[in-house]
Order: sequence, then C-alpha cells, then structure tokens
Amino acid sequence: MADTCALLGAPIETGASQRGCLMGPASLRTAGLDEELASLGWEVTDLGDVTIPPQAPMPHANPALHHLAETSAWIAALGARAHEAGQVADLPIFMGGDHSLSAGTVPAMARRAQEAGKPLFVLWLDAHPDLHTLHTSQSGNLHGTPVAYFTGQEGFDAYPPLVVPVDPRNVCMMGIRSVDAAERTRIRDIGIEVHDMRSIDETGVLAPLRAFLARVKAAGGMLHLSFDVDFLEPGIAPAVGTTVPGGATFREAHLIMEELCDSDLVTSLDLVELNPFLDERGKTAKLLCDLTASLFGRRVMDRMTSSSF
Ligand code: 4U7
Ligand code: MN
Ligand code: MN
Ligand code: MN
Repeated sequence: MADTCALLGAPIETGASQRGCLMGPASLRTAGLDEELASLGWEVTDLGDVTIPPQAPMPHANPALHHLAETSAWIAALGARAHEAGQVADLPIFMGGDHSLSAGTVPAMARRAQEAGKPLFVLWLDAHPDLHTLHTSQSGNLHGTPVAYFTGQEGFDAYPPLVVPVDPRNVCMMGIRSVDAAERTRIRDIGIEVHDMRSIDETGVLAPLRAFLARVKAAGGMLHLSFDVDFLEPGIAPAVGTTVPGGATFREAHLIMEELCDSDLVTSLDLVELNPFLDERGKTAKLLCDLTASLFGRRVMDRMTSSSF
C-alpha cells in the first residue's frame, strides 16, 4: 500500500513584512505538487486551505508588533487543522504562508508525537533562527517568533496556550546567516544545535545532517522539517521577502532532501515563505516542488553498490 500524504494550505501572510505569501499554496498547487507526489507512488489528499474570520485588534506592550490578533488566530486554527492532518496522513505537508504558521504546525506535530509515545525533533532550514519572543522582536514581524514559541519560551501570552513544547535540544538549524542579538543569546541559553553557513562551508551539509539523523533515530523520534525558502541562495529562489545572500546551493538543498528521504525519518513538512508576487516565471515554486519530490523519493538512478560496477 502506498504511503499517504496530505496537503494543507496555510495562506497566512500577517507574520511577514511584505504581502504575497497568501498566494503560496496556490502557487505550489499550480506547480503541480500533488501530481508530482502521486507519480512517486504516494496517495495524496488535498485538504484545502485553512481560513480565519476577521479579528479585532489586540494591543500589546511591544508597539512594534504587526497583526498580532490575526496571527494568533491563524496559529490556533492551524494547530487544530494540522493535528487532524497528522491523524489522516503519514506525512502531512503544510503549504505556507509565512513562517509564523510553524507556531501552529510544530506544536500540533509535538502533540501527535506525544500521542504516539515518541519525542518530536525539528530540522529548521532557514537563513534565520526565528527565535524572537513577542517582547524582543524589533521588526514586529511575527514570522520571526515560531521557534521561541514552540520551544516553550516565556513571553507568548498573546499566542494560544502551548500544550506540548518541543525540547530545544531536539531542534537542529542549518543555513543560518542572519541572527539578531537577542536570538544569539537565546540560542546559547537553550542549547539549540545551529549550523550556520560558515560551518556548512567548512563541513558540507552531510556530516552535520547525518549526525542529527542518528540522534533522531536513536531516540525513536518523529521528525518535522521546516523549510523556509530563504534557506536557499536568492539567485535560485527569488520568491521570498527576506532574501539573505550566501544561502544553500541547488545541490546542497537536494542532497539534504535525498538524505532525509533515505533516512525515512521525516513525518511532517512545512514549506514556508514562498511569495509568488516576487517569483520569476514560477521558478521558486517549481524548485520547491522538485525539492519536495527529492524528499518523497524521486531519484535519478537506483543507488549502485560497488558490486554493480
Ligand atoms: B523568517 C528578523 F530582523 N530577525 O525579526 C526579524 F532580521 O521566517 C528576520 O525566517 C525574521 O523569514 C525572518 O524580523 C523571519 C530580522
Ligand atoms: Mn523562517
Ligand atoms: Mn528566514
Ligand atoms: Mn521571511
């Protein structure tokens, strides 16, 4: 029987500074994500898009925050729908939408893991650690907060109550190259594993990835992959509001997906920050589909053992 995956659209853009992420799910569907996964033998169900009703403004001590009420409502709505998606599918895919959606999806996957009696691990592929609390964010853009929230940091009274936090030592970040002062302190304080771009230049992606996957496997964990488009070098993935030069190359990104596929450990996926308004003839959406296909089993050749030569 084919493995099952579900697509859930999260057209949220209130966490980002620039508008356009709400078109992300439509762009991924247009790029043919569902057909691609079906062609790889997966049984695909499209659960449609989550919506929220209009919200009254919510005041906050940090006057910089934008769209707090809407974003908090999105997080609550996504938490419920993501948990349902995780019950109907082996591998739910959450199509964003800006990265604040992970404040809904990751806690939902932590609940799902707890129900299965397993710990949740998170692989965070991003230029940014997204480790602000509502009080330390200076930009006020809430897509910079999900990791602080789902690891159970204080300062999130205005978000829905967190039921199951993720142990920060179970979070591994790769691709990091833009860190604010408050985030740098927090990374050290709570013990997140961070591979910034300098260390990736030094070691490549495989060595730290394999070490992390070995930890997940040894713990019998479930693994959530959160993929922010700005993890990638902007030249190959222009459709994102927060480009930072020096990102992962085409092959580094595919190699990560291929290795994750072989590990068979990934149990849920966020595709976030795609802003189709900024795309060039759909190239970023197509690249995201291709990377997802690598994660779901597309390969050029069967792996040859030395005996096949
Ligand atoms: B993304 C930033 F200041 N740290 O808080 C902020 F650099 O989901 C960026 O990773 C946040 O794209 C980026 O606004 C959030 C900034
Ligand atoms: Mn992000
Ligand atoms: Mn980012
Ligand atoms: Mn962004």
